[in-house]
Amino acid sequence: MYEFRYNAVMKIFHSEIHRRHNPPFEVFDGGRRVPYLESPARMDHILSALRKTNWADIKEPADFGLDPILAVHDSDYLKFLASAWDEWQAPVSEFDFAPDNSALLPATFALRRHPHKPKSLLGRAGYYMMDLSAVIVKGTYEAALSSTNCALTGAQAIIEGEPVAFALCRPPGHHAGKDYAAGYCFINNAAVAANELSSKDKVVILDIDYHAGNGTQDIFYNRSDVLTISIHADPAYEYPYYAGYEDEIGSGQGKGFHHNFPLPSGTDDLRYLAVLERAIGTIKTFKPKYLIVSAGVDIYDGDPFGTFKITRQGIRQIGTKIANLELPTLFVMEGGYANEALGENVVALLESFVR
Ligand code: OKP
Ligand code: ZN
Repeated sequence: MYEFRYNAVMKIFHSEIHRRHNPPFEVFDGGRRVPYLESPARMDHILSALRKTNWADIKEPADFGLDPILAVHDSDYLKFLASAWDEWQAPVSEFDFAPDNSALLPATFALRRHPHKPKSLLGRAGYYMMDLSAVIVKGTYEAALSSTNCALTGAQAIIEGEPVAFALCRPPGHHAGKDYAAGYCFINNAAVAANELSSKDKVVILDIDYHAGNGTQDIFYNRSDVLTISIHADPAYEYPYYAGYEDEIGSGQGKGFHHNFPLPSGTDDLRYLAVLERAIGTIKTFKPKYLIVSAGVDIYDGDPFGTFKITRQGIRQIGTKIANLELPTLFVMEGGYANEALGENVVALLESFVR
């Protein structure tokens, strides 16, 4: 009988290329320009906490090329990500203003999908972006590719028999859909990894980031081979506002294979862990071969975005409950912005997986 066993070390995949994505600002509600919260410093805090443990085996990702990404994302959208920056720099007459071209951020968005996909850069930018927090700069595309390679290398590791792996992805991915960027996300790292794993066997994505995983929800909405679950702040009051409601359960073949658990502001450890227990019941019923955790720690009490009251001990208990599933598990980094606490929070989440 095959016995499931955790190791004394954990494979962690990280690339310094994330640094090339460093937008000078984002725009908050009301139009205020603020420093980009999803900053390279986030990774530094996580790495320094991991390096203080005796179990972090940190490695460079392999390069999987574009094919696994194109199996999830629209090719015109990827072409847009690849060339947007150069087009934004080109001194063409399309821009009838003296642009602050330090960051590509359109101010007009496609309100729901219309049939016309314009050829102009700003037309495409507004078509492919959902909000003012997926800011494109020179290194965004390269960084997004390397982030996805971290997730794919992690998926490869668990296919090869690792009980757990951690993809230290930046930029994050769970808000990115097949053909749109949103909320700091450009390529949906967890979705691309899940799609690869799904060629082997059934997969669950459990998204514990504070924000609803709208991109992941959209990508797998019609599929029954990848069960998607998201526990998050109720979109009735929180970003991303338009997805993450309880009655969104999948459609067609995928009906019954998506679950949202929207929670009120002020959610504490006790309430969260009770809901997680229900999500875990759903996972057990599905009997997956692989588990991917979209790991955002912006559920933490001290997070500048969050309204939840999850303590570090609560985060540790979340990790323990997930570890008790004894499934080959790939953690994919999503959000978490309380930089001073971020590293220790990630360590708390992962700790139960090393024994
Ligand atoms: C990304 B992740 C609303 C601004 C919303 C986007 C937040 C993206 C969070 N005041 N900005 O899920 O951590
Ligand atoms: Zn988040």
